[in-house]
Amino acid sequence: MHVVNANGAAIPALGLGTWTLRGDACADLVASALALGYRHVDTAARYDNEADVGRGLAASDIGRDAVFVTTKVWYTDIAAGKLERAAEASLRRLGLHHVDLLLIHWPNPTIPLKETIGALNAARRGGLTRHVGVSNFPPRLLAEAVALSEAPLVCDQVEYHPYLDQSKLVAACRAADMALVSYCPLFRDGGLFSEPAVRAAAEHHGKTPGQVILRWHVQQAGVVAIPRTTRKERLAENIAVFDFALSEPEMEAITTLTQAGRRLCDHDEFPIDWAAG
Ligand code: 1BO
Repeated sequence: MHVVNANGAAIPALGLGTWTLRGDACADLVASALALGYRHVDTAARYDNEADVGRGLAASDIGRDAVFVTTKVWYTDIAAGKLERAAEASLRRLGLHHVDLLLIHWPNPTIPLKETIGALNAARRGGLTRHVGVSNFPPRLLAEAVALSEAPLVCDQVEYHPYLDQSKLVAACRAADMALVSYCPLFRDGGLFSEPAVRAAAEHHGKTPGQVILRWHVQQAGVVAIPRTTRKERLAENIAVFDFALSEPEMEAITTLTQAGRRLCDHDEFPIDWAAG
């Protein structure tokens, strides 16, 4: 498995996203993914599936140290003290002694960032996680978080796909030796799969449109993708993206689709001002 090295963390470049997966189906998909060669599983307290992900991990015969597990603390739980307790609760649900990466899931402007980043570092010092990072942090807030963190942050996990320009954030992550982890990497309604640039590359390489888009992600320095699927047959397809390479013109043709600028995720209570940088 290809890895992205980010401030001391070796993050498998293609992971399994589990947002919206629940119950036995989730546990089963996690175990199947591991059997197929996935070594990176992403969950969050907010997804309400940590126990299911934990069952999937336990059902697999892949050793704990061979799997990179990420979870996230929701914005309601990121004050000092509360964050550590939330991380401990996540570990109990996952059935793990520690995770590999613990993220602040969403910024919360009502809690000082210094306090949140301090609590995140305390969780790391306490052995709850090997590495720390953030999610859904726009460039300016990321710069503040990087400056405040005692342990280097290893990633910013954000929505990223060819319809959404994240070039500023990709550059900021590279400058800080961090990974940008793409969630919703395939967009959502499949419309992206019909784009001529995607279809042409798929035909040329004998790959599916989904594989071309995932390849576009992992071929960018420092970018990790965590596609989610509810279908077992898609698991194998999504991970088979390391045996071909897109040419520079193919990469560029897909990158220009960002002109469409379509974002899928925001949050009502604390919408993020991405335009402010
Ligand atoms: C609001 C959830 C975003 C993806 O983790």
